[in-house]
Amino acid sequence: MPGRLTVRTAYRTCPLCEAACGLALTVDGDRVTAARGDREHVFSHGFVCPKGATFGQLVDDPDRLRSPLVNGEEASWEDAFAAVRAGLRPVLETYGPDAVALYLGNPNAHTMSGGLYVPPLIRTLGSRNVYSASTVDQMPKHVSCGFMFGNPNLIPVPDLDRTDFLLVLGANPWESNGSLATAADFPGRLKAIQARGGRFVVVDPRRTRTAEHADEHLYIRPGADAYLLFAIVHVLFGEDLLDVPEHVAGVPEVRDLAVAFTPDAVADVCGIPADRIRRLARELAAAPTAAVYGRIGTCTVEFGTLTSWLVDVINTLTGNLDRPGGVMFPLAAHTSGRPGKKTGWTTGRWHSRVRGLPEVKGELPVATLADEIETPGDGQVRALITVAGNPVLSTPNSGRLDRALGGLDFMVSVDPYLNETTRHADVVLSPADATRKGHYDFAFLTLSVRNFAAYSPPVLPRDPGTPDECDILARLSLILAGQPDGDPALFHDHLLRQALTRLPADQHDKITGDHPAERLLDVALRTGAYGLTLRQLLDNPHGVDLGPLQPRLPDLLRTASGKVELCPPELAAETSRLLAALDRRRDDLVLIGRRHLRSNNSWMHNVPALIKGRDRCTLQIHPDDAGRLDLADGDAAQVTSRAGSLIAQVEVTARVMPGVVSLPHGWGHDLPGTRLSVAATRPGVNSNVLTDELVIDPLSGNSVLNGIPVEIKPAP
Ligand SMILES: Nc1nc2c(c(=O)[nH]1)N[C@H]1C(S)=C(S)[C@@H](COP(=O)(O)OP(=O)(O)OC[C@H]3O[C@@H](n4cnc5c(=O)[nH]c(N)nc54)[C@H](O)[C@@H]3O)O[C@H]1N2
Ligand SMILES: Nc1nc2c(c(=O)[nH]1)N[C@H]1C(S)=C(S)[C@@H](COP(=O)(O)OP(=O)(O)OC[C@H]3O[C@@H](n4cnc5c(=O)[nH]c(N)nc54)[C@H](O)[C@@H]3O)O[C@H]1N2
Ligand code: SF4
Ligand SMILES: [Mo]
Repeated sequence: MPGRLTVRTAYRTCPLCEAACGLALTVDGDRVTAARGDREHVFSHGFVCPKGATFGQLVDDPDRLRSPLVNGEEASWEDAFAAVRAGLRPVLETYGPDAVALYLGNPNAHTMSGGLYVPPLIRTLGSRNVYSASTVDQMPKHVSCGFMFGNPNLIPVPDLDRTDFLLVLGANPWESNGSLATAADFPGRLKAIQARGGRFVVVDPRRTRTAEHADEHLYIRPGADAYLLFAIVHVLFGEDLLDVPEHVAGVPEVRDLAVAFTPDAVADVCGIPADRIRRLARELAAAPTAAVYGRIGTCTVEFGTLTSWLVDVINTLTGNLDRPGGVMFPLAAHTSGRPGKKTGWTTGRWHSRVRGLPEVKGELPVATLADEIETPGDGQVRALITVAGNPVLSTPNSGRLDRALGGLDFMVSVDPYLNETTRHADVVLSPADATRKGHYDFAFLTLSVRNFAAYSPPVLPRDPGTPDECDILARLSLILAGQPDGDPALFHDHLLRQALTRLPADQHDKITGDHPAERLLDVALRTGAYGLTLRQLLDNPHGVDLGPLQPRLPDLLRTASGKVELCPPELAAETSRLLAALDRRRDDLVLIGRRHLRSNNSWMHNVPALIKGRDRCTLQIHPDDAGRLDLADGDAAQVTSRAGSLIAQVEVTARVMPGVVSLPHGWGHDLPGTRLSVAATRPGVNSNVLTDELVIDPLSGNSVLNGIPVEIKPAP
């Protein structure tokens, strides 16, 4: 009975969302036949969601590419890399590095290659045209934290397990499982707040599942959170509800800025009564501990950076910054935690060629990628590398970007699917599946609501003839560096030697690991705050608990003053713009997005278990608006914005507030030339045909994906 003897359990961190749950995988021979929550996991304690449970089906998906493609045909790895060389080198040699753009998608935050091999890829390319999913996501939070704390990666997270009062704006963790706050079983942690006598309040234009479970749900007009938060700040000052900690500069300046934002002045724009705003301020101040937590709905809006900043202004003014139960700074095992230079932080080290948009964290806004491809002249983008991204479905005015990609001289994608974006690629380099690569969460362990560390080695042996994603990125880097025939092993060694400069020489021969990524991780752990080793993580397959978050101020601040800068000049200037916009005419109908537990952005609709059931890509509309527009449930509606137009199926529901319609993103799987046979049976429509690439949050360059003015009528 050889088959039965090979059945075993392997433990592995789920790479599908930020929650970082531990999975217990049933492995039968070379297949994962089941995925359950790992009950002994130190952080997730057995929690799993429907996406994590499909881990094996995702790996087995017949449409997942098992070999590279050159011009749509399966090819050998050598031929594929030769084609990349033939496509990229002439562009680089004729036009220079800026002619080659790089787009980095979300799963780079979920792979070790993304953490370890993408930064050197960016450096080797040396192009100003680096883009990522960050500018359709969380860039505003990086910018506000960069200005306040001196480092855009110092993002405080709500101390969910100890807080007494949580105010959630623009997040739906019941379905998303959280973001910029790694918290396996986020719903369970919210229920625990209530169980210990605390409360949580949700501010959202839609009655989400999170809102349903909340102690209170306040509907807000899309894009109005900055007004609401400023009015709360106004009340905190006006009623002397402050509890400002040490090491904070700029408090009087913030008071002056808040003067104009009285609850009465903003109540209409927000759609929230002035009295309720006042009470919210008092509740935040009176709670023994409180945390304000904002996510997508506070970032992907016109005043995204301002809103993200105000979240932490309130956390600071109420004494909740850096204290248990408030918002705190995690300390990950691969980071040293030692104080760095107090140099401050800035944006705009260069600007985009066509629209003059400032660089932020080494990137330009993806909302301007199409401009850079389409507009002739010096520095025009002629070639594109995408790694783990599907911008044709995930970025604004994607109809335009889709057309622009068709005009490139050359495109190469590192991606396991032939999808709406990669169908434009001359070469698709398909990485090994998740069973054949190790996993450590470089990104999300720095955002975890409790400090812990976990490493999962590959579940199945690598295929020696197939490069894994680290090798693929190493080979790409070598091609970009003009050494197309270079051995990737030399590149791996080069990275290791660089990393080892941080470790005392007498420890160099202690480094272990079967793979270059493992050795780099071992170095990072050994130089890290807890002095852990790879061996220790391998010996603890359910993770190592490193305890609740600890106060870390003022040591970790990197501002020039060494203080929390509560009133950065950039945000003070932005406040004038917010005030001026108070009198702006409000649009009758605006579009917002929506996430569903069984989706993951654009790329998991090819898993049958995740798309079964009724259609999810519907246009939700309030009964009052539906009546006015002569639309009934199930009707087809024509939705038109400045950027584009589409026909969506109507779902009449009082879950959205009047004047607001909601359509999820990541759908629209009916484009020709893809290989997504399951997704194509329930294609849905691409909401980003409607979002406008010309409207951005100016400080971060982040796209505005919520609050899009639309016109709606029955489809002809
Ligand atoms: N309207 C609207 N648009 C949005 C949003 C919204 O709320 N509303 N949300 C935005 C957000 S938050 C995000 S993060 C972006 C996401 O934007 P993107 O990152 O551009 O899109 P994804 O759908 O995440 O596509 C991920 C791609 O990575 C591939 N992939 C999966 N696993 C791997 C892997 O291990 N290695 C490699 N190399 N590739 C892999 C998939 O096949 C897919 O092509 O979308 C944004 N777009
Ligand atoms: N199931 C599932 N989980 C996911 C993903 C997924 O696609 N599906 N994507 C992952 C990714 S990449 C990310 S970044 C996270 C995102 O995690 P979340 O931010 O929790 O995700 P959303 O569900 O988009 O929540 C945004 C909420 O903001 C509301 N909103 C829209 N506009 C406004 C506004 O102006 N003000 C306020 N207050 N609210 C507004 C929306 O109605 C929505 O409920 O989720 C991650 N997890
Ligand atoms: S919540 Fe996220 S990490 Fe946990 S099982 Fe689901 S997809 Fe995976
Ligand atoms: Mo995201």
